[in-house]
Amino acid sequence: MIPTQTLQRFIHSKQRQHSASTGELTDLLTAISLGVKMISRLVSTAGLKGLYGYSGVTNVQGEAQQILDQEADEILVQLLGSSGHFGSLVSEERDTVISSDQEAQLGLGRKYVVAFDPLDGSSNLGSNIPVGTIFCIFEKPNHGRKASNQDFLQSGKNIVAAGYAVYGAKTSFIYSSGDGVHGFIFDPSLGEFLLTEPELRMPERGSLYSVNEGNYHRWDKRMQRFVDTLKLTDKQAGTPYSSRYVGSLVADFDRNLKKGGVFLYPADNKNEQGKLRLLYECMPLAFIAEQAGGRAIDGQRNILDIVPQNIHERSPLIIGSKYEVDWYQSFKAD
Ligand code: AHM
Ligand code: MG
Repeated sequence: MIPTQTLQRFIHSKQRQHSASTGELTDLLTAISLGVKMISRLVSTAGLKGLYGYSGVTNVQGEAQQILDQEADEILVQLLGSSGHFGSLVSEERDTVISSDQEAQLGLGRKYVVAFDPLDGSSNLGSNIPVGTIFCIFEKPNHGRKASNQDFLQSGKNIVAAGYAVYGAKTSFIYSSGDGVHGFIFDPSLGEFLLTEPELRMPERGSLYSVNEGNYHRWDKRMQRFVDTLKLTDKQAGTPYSSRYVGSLVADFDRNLKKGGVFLYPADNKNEQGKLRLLYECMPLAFIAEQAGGRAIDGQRNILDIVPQNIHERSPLIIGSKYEVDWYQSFKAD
């Protein structure tokens, strides 16, 4: 069947199913999807415009920012700002929470706050490996009050909507507003995302594992034993698994979402909290995984149960099909 349902029509149809809906979430998702189209164009033409490379700025994480990290961040901040519906934003590329101008000027309390990683996997730029955008939207605990850091320090269980885009051989957009996961592909000739994968489910079990194995000797024994087990030749256990890792979380996660398996970014003796950021990398993807029937943990706790203590907090991440995440959890800690 030829896909005919556009992302806009789909988002609006979801809004109509909720009688109490004010349209604000719809506007936010629309702004993000436009941002994703603009970032997709930016990524695909950057090489022609000489826009690869570092900007000379180091972000709050201590990582060198790429020119495209900054550009993608700017696009989302501007688009979400002009939507008039967010209270504040957290971006991987900004030290502090950004308050909406309108909220500051009018002294109004807005309903939502948005956290995002504008360009995930940007160290892969220039080598034609997919990169992406990750986001999640929370309701502000107190609508009447001005937005603050505290608004983001809530459990992932409160996420209202989350999703990601992958800029690869095609541009795709995957999101959930709490009633399943839905996948769209961008049709450049129409300028629209079209629904191609409604009600996406993650296979209960897969045969792939994704991890930066160069860090093996920095991991704890539990992680080493698990990965060693995945590589054993054991027909009954269904091993060996195949290794797949490109180093762009969105691309590695997207593949495992569709094919099943597990992605691991553990803590190690260099990065004691792992590398990935809880609020705008781990939590949105954990929300998508759970909505699709998968799981995400930090080793012990479900990612969505964790309440971040600060907006740029890092967390270990074990995410994927339920079978493999349960399997990892059955390994005893040292
Ligand atoms: P970024 O948000 O600065 O791009 O960093 C996060 C990326 C993830 O996309 C990816 O999973 C991970 O870093 C790869 O790290 P490593 O190179 O250590 O394997
Ligand atoms: Mg990232």
